[in-house]
Amino acid sequence: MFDKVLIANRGEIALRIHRACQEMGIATVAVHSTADEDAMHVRLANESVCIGPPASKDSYLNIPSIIAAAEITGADAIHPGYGFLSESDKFAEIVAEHKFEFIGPTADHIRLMGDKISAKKVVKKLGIPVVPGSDGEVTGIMDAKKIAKDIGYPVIVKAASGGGGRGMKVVHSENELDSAIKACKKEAGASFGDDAVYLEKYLTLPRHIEFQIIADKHGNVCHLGERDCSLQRRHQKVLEEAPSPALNSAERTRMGDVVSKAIEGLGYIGVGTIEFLYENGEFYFIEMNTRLQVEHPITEMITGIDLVREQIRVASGLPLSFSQEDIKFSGHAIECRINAEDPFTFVPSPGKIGDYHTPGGLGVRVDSGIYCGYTIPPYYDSMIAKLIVHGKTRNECLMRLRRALGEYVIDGIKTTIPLHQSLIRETDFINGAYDIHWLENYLNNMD
Ligand code: MV4
Repeated sequence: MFDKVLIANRGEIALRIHRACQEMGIATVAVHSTADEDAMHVRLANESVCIGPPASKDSYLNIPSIIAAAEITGADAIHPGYGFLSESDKFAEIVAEHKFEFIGPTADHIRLMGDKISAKKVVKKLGIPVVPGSDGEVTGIMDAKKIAKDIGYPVIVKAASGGGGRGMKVVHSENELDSAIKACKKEAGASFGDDAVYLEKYLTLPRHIEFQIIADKHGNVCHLGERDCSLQRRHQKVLEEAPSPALNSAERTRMGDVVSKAIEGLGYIGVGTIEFLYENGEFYFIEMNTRLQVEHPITEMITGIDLVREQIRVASGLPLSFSQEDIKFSGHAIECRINAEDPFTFVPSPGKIGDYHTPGGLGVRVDSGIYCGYTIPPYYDSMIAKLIVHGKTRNECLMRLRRALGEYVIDGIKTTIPLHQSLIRETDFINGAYDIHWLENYLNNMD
């Protein structure tokens, strides 16, 4: 096992990783920008190193500074968290070249999944159902027209190097296809330096359901069930729940087994998420994320498994501490992402926190690095806390969430707490009757 882990991230996830290390008897090194000197993870870490000025490109994305910090502190491993360098195959490669363990999959697996065309090809071969579409890159307009006609309109043009909602165009009829492909290629070339695009049938009212997997270096793979992440605005998730209200346990077991088998075939190591669109009882793979995700705590709450501890264990070469049969799904969990933003316009609201009081009690968890008197810097993502609630049933979870949101006091800045308070009182949400477009429609029709 590692003696010392460098945490190449900030905010709540840096603290989350620190806590897992602390419980495992592993010393931590925090790295931080000049804007994060007062951050909680910097205070709690055993050591800290300032790696640059506020702009992410000069600090949290500055590979030479992070490697230098690992060298001078004698860290054994580097945990990238989520965002920043977590899905950079180049970073994973450089970390390995410098003889540090990257707490994540290999650079090759990150690269494979980063290209959405190669990801789709490989998982399809391994038995995961994918959205019908072009088998690979779309090159000529004649080919594109034939494929689109075969699968039927509407279709969606996606950039191979896109993902997370960037570089996509929906096409409703053949006369729009040529210009959509051209525009998508141009945009992709400019944003990602890769203009390859592919075509898919556009699913109009799907849910976004993702499966959590973890694999060790001894060939063991487990799935930890699914999360429903359909409630999002402009590709930013707002609230997630596990299990999905749309699935029964037979469907979960069947899909979980399909996913585990594919991950085993891939030879993948570490934690990962397989994203699906789910419509009319069918699953369609869209992307795989090769990192720990923001919403991992809801999976932890329903399985009782510490995902970050297991992630560190498998990176160090230890086997998973459980098998698939040991995993018992228990109850229901919901995560509310709390952002320093106006709750209805989503305009960022950084600044100094006045009074601060977190909810507590049975089944309530708050993952956050903020505190009374802390100033939220304006340079980074606006998510400042995650409120995670667990209950024996979805209904108990909802009642507890209402109570916990009511207790939460964050003075001095605007937060998205009021949005969550209205959202969880909506009939459609209470009934679990929502798809990926529900929240945007709700927000557009509020006044
Ligand atoms: C789609 C789709 C409908 N049909 N693909 C958006 C993010 C990226 N991960 C894939 N996305 C979508 N792909 C097909 N074939 C609709 C979306 C989509 C979406 C997906 C998940 C969660 C929220 C979304 C919001 C808008 C569009």
